[in-house]
Amino acid sequence: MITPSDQLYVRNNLPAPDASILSDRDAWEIAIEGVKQPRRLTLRELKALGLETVATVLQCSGNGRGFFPSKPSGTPWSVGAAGCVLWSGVPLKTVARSLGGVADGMLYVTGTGGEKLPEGVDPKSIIVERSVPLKALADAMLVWEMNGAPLTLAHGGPLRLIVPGYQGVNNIKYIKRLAFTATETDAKIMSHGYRVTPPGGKADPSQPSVLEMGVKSWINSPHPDSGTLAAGAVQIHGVAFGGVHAVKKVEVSVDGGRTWREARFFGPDLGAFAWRQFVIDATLPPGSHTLASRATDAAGNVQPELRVENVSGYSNTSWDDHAMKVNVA
Ligand SMILES: Nc1nc2c(c(=O)[nH]1)N[C@H]1C(S)=C(S)[C@@H](COP(=O)(O)O)O[C@H]1N2
Ligand SMILES: [Mo]
Repeated sequence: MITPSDQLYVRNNLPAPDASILSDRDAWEIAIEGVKQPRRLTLRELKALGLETVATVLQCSGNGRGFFPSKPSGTPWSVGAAGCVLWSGVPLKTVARSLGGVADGMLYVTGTGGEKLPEGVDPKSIIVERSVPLKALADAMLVWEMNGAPLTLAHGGPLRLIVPGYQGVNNIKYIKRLAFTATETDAKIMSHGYRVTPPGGKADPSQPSVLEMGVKSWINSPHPDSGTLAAGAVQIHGVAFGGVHAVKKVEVSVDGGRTWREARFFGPDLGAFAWRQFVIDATLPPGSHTLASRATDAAGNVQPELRVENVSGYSNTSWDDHAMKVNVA
């Protein structure tokens, strides 16, 4: 249900800051801009403003990249670049309210990572700075705890932005600046990075950005890596999530997607942004069987059969790519 911190994938676009930033966590400062009373706040001050916990799926947009036949550059993840995590901190809207509210005309929430940038390069070309639409303010959090423990450096301690339902890159680690802005940042990671670029094309700001996650599921067991299965009864289980919408339903196929049966959810429901575990019982006769799962979210979006081809291998939610052939004897 919850991914232990030491098993959650780690993804860095730049070398992480020095571990010394954790030596006095409460002294960490974040600049809040684009509010009526902009100022710097320490983590100590944030802790006095509010406290909530949210469970979210943190997933790199490159999760599922390994299924692209075009072999995009980047880690060829199958399903490992995702986890479901409990985050504790203060809602961003509480922070904004305490500073007089969002300034007029602001349309984005822009977060900046606290990495030290090397000298001699244009900061805009490497800085980890991302903008999400202002509507994300409804659920966004500034968090200092993960799964009940202080946030580790690897996962963005001492302070991280969490944008529930949005792809991994928007969840800025070691955040040092949070600005409500009228336009998207012109940092390269926003303007040209993380764009869904058609095959053969070059990234440009007109292409869709990697923002909200799409509805997705996969089967965790049985798995072909565990070898040949014994014929008979089996519990087929996995995880499903809806991105910004709760997941509502999962169907499972044991014949490669020709016929489907509805699975049932089990385990706790930790809210719209968490994944749900699903299970279905099946009887598998000897032979080879292709197992697939297909989720539907509360808005009626159905996990698609096919991936959307793109240069960098982002946002793969294809149920067909995630289907697995198991051998039964
Ligand atoms: N400051 C900062 N934040 C960042 C990144 C980064 O390189 N620097 N990487 C992003 C990407 S691409 C992903 S997928 C997630 C990974 O979070 P994790 O390392 O805690 O799993 O963090 C995001 N936030
Ligand atoms: Mo990512």
